[in-house]
Amino acid sequence: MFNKILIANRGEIAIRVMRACKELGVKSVAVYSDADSNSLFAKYANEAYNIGNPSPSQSYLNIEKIIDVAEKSGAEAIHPGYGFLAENPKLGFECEKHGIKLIGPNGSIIEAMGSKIESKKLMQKAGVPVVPGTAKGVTDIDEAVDIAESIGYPVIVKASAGGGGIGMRTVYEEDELVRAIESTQSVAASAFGDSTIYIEKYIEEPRHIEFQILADEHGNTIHAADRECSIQRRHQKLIEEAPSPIMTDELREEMGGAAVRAASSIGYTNAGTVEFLYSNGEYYFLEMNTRIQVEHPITEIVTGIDLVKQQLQIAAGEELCCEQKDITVRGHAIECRINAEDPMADFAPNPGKITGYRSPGGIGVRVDSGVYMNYTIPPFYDSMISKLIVYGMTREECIARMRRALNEYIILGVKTTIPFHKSMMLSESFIKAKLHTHFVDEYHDEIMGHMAKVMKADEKIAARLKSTFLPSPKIAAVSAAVNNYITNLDNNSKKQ
Ligand code: MV4
Repeated sequence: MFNKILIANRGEIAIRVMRACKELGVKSVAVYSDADSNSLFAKYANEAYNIGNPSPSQSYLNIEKIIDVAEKSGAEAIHPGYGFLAENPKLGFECEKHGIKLIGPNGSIIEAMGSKIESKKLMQKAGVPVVPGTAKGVTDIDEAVDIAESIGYPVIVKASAGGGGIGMRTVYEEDELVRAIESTQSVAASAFGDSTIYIEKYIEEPRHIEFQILADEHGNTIHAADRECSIQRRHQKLIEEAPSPIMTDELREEMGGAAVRAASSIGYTNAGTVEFLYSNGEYYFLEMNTRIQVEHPITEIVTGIDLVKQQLQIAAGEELCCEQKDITVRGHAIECRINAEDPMADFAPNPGKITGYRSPGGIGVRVDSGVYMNYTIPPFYDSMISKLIVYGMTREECIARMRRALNEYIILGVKTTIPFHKSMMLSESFIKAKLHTHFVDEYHDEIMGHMAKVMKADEKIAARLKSTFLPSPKIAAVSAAVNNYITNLDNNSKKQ
């Protein structure tokens, strides 16, 4: 195992990685921008180095500075977390040059999976089902018309360098095709510096189901089951669950087998995710993510595997913890992403000072976060402040527990997505697991209806709690718990 590693990230994921380090006896090195000198992750690390300006391009995306700190501090490996440099092949190549181990697959695999055309080609070759359409760049308009015709409308025009929803347009009839191609090309050229596009069948209202992959450097590749991530808005996931409510042992074996083929056929190593679109019993490879993902904890909970620890052990040359036959799925887990956003104002970011904070606890509750009481969320980075992850023996128990945990969660001073999640946990369609990637739009009115009521109740609680957070943080923590408990009792007795 390594003696010391550098974490090239911030916030909750930096802490998540450092926690694995601590359990493995590995020293951790943090890098932090000027905006993060008061952040928890910078204090949690064994060593922390300032890398300058809050602007990501000058700090968290600055490969040269990060490699420099790794060398200065004597870190043998770099963990990139998610976002920032996590899927940047350049970091992989630079690490190789400097004799530093990147905790992830090698640079050329990251590069290949970054190209959607290239990855689709490779998956097709490995016998993984892909969406009907071309696995080649299209430039000629007449050819595009022919391709779309043969696929059958609706089709979707995608940028090869795209991902995460940027650079794609759905087309319902031939008249719209030329304009969609031109606009996708120009978006792709300016966003990615690569205007290559391709065309495939548009799958309407699919589910997003993904498989967690683990692969060591001795040729062993396994999947650690599935996650359903259909609850998203503008390509930002909001709620994830494991397993997918539609998953059966047979389907898991089949899709998981395809995911393992996807990874092993390209010599993939470390943790990764194979994303599928699922619709009407059919599933199609969508993308492969070459990083640890935000939602990895739900998989950890239902499989019992510490995925980040596995990442470190794989990178250090150790063999996988388990064989495929050892992996079982126990119970159900749900993650709600708690963002500093106003769900009533189209999820507008709402950074600022947290003036009151108490996280939930008790059986089956895990909170991964990088914030604390009186912390000021800087405006420069993404707005996720915490992940609330809950376990239950069944999906039903899991939802009830999430509702309970959300009610215990107190964050004052900034608006958060907690009311949205409370509303979702009340949604009949969510409870019935009628999930698809357009769920939040389709049930917008129902969710907003719940949210108005939820916000009203929350306002009353907040008004009562505000004063308790002022005098002493110690007293505040206790009285917040008591206040919240009493308020919930009040609400419950009113209902009966
Ligand atoms: C699709 C699709 C339907 N049909 N491709 C969105 C993110 C990008 N990486 C791929 N995406 C989609 N590709 C075909 N052929 C629908 C989506 C899509 C989506 C996929 C996963 C999760 C959320 C989504 C939300 C809207 C659209």
